[in-house]
Amino acid sequence: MALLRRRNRFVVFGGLFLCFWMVWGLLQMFELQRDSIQKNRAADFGKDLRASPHYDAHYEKLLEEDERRFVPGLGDRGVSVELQGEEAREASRVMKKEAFNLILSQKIPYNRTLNDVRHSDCKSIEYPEDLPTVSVIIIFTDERWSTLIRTVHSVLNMSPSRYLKEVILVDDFSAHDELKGKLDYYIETRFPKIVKLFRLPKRSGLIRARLKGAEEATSDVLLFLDAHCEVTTDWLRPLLARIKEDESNVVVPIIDVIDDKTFQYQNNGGTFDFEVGGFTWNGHFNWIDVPDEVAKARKSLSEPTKTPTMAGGLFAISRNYFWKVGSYDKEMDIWGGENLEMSFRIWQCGGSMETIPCSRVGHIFRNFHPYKFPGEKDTHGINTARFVRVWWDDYQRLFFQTRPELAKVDIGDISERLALKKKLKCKPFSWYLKNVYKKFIPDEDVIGWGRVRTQEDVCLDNLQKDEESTQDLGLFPCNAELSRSQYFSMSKDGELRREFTCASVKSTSVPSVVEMVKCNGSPDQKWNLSQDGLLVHVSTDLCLDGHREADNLARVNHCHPSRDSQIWSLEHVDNP
Ligand code: LR7
Ligand code: MN
Repeated sequence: MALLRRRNRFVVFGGLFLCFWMVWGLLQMFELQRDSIQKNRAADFGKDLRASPHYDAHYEKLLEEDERRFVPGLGDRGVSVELQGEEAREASRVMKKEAFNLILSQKIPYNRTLNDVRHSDCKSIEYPEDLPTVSVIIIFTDERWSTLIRTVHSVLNMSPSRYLKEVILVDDFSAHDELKGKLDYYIETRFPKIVKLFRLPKRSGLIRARLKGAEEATSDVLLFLDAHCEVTTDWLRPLLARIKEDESNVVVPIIDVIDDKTFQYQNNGGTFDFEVGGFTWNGHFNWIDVPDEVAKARKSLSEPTKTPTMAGGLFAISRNYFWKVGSYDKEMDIWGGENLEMSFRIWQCGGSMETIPCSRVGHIFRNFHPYKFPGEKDTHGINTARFVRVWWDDYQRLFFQTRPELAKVDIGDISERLALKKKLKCKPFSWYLKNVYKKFIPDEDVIGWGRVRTQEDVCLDNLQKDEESTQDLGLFPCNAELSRSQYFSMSKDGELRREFTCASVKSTSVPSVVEMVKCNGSPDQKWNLSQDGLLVHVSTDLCLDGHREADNLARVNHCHPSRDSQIWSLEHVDNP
């Protein structure tokens, strides 16, 4: 009994000792890491600012007012915060103007913590000590103080000082008062040396703002961020390591959503699967699944994964390579298109673009732009037309077919960009479509394309529905010209489809609506166009019927070759 007790005591003490020792060890490690990271914090932090030659009571008072709003610990670990009562009502009013929850943002401390959201495999990857240095470039126009400053704090807090040489802020001619003297003062007193602020003398747009940042940068790598981001554990090294391996790797972190209303850091619902960047034929960026063959070849979801395009706001690129490969098209104005331009250029001119899943950065996605567009021009459309004309060769037809208005607009001179393409001996777009992104080409290698018309002059029509989710296939009187909503293709695999979605029949009851679902090659997405014009759904043997009812939906029905509503013709038929 006594022996047992003594042994117990020994085990308890021994265990306790072991525990203490391990905890101490961990703390030491943590401290070390903290130490190397926190050196970035301004030397003046914690010191009496009044002794500083920069001290200014007016600005200190404003800064104190900001800090008085903070609720310590609020939003820590990226949890969702719901405001209550009158404050919640005010917040939703303000949100209509700011496009995010400014009231909540002002209550969340600049240094809030976030969870380590990486795939566990990331934690055992070893990176070289000797990584390139980096200039983080944050551009802004009329962004809000709290989100901008939180972005800066986050970068400084989470980046090892041996790699982070400078944070470059470029103000694209903001009008907000809080971004004027107060911002200069804050930087001067809190982050002297490491944070540098440049101001553009007139509104120049995000493309030229980034160019300014790149010109001022002095490090090996340029890393661009939007002004409403927060970075997470060890975000920097995976990006730098990949550029060190090959300077023509342009790398993008996983971009997580920081909820615009609750500031929750949404780590993709806890799944580690991620999407990469694609594009639509009408010139927009979109998210697409990693192609099957790429996904299958991956050993872990932590591996760098090639991406056909990037969203544009968050990426790292060797400074040398940035200039070598043509920086940006400086004629692009304000917002939009530069991300796809750079993506095609990088790939076609010999570089590559990857998503680096071990690097994760949060971004506040806003539903509208809280800043002005001078002249209210469609800068996205014009910028897109510029790069389409430069990089898409013959495929620009697919863009202009559905954006005819942009074929007539003055998009400025593109000769410099064409000369660049020649100088760098860039590959044609057909190469990109074969080797980088095997995207469906609606009018190439298909049975037919264009308007799909019945004998009653009714056409298949997507009724301008959002195609991100499953929708019923529609019908409408055929338009005089081919428009985007009536553009369908019949692929050689028997798909009756649009760019991403395929006609499919789920139910065998008759008549049954036809759904447009993401193309997946399954048997319920196969159709056969018979000699006499019947569109037969192969797995059910039912026929597509264009008889228009009040709901404007297409249906399948028993086949009646004598019904005009079941006899279809394709506008363009490719001869085999
Ligand atoms: O005239 C301007 N001058 C600027 O300095 C217009 C904008 N800006 C600044 C702005 O303050 C912000 O910091 O540029 C940055 C980007 O503007 P946002 O945040 O309004 O753009 P966005 O997040 O809606 O749009 C995405 O696409 C843009 C296309 O031009 C840019 O490439 C953005 O950087 C890009 N953002 C991202 O990729 C984040 C992930 C979003 C997705 C998908
Ligand atoms: Mn943004």
